[in-house]
Amino acid sequence: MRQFFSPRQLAHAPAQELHNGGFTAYAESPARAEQMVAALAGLEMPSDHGEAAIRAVHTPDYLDFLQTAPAKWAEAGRPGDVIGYVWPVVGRRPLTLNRIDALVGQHSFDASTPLAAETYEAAYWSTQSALSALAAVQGGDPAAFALCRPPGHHAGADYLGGYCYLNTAAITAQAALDAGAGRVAILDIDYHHGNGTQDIFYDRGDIFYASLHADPATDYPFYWGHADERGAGEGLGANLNLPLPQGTTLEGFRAAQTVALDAIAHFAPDLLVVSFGADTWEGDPISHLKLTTADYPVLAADIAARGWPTVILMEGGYAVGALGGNVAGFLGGF
Ligand code: Q9C
Ligand code: ZN
Repeated sequence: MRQFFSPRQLAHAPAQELHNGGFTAYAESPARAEQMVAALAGLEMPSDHGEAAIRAVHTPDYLDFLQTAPAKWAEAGRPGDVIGYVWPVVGRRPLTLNRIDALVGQHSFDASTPLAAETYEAAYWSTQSALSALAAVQGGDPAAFALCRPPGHHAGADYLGGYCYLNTAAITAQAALDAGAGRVAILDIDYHHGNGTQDIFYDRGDIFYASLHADPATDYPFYWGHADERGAGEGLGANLNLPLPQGTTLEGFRAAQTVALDAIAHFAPDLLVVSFGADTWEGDPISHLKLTTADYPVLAADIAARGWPTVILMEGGYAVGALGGNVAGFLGGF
């Protein structure tokens, strides 16, 4: 299967994040991508598909924020990368504010996702890798992979978070619809719920979002991913959350994935986008599921057996030494 990655995705390298009450080394490091690159043969450079597909998902204010906030931060005399410390409670009225700290609060939901001067460029090329994988599938390939980094599924239309800035899965799904697909399904098998993807399509009936993830009662991102979130309006029934208890092994994960795949089959998509995270692995440093390296080909083969044209996008996975093997295993099984 064709696989896409640009070295320009490496420039984003925040030093630290706020984690459980203290600053720690940034988990979503360039070393993750370098380790995957070393394990995958035949990676191709993405083509530049431009900004239109990004603008179809994210708001102009937010894209302006991503590109201008680092300079505003430096002008305010702040050290390091842009990071928030004050957030509006959900539902506050719209306000036009200029102070950098107010803007960060309006466009983020956590303090673990620093924004650096190099971030937009890296996130832009992450989306171009995704769009290049989509183009390969539109050209007739049964499946393609994009080594997206930074990842995307926590980013909403106008907010960053969870190491994500531009929502690669949402951008890919929307681009497919805009190119003529009638119905697109997204299967999210990262450890964490993809709150951004869910938010972006929550009231849409033409995109089905199904996610397996650690129960938000115990795990980040807490405020999304519960089983009773089923979509709204025309999207009612097109959002499926399958929260899993910490410690879940292949048996429970595979059964839940079959529930998701059956629901997607009922929806009858023209295209499947997979948000694939390897942070479900038993040794992941920030996660608590118990998949083994040998489990990834099994899960991938179950997805491939459905026969939908499929774009696979990389999301999380933080056990740097094992990442390449787990991703290669998943792609091999597919
Ligand atoms: N104390 C992705 O896998 N930090 N993002 C959690 C827990 C954020 C993960 C902190 C985890 C985000 C794409
Ligand atoms: Zn994750």
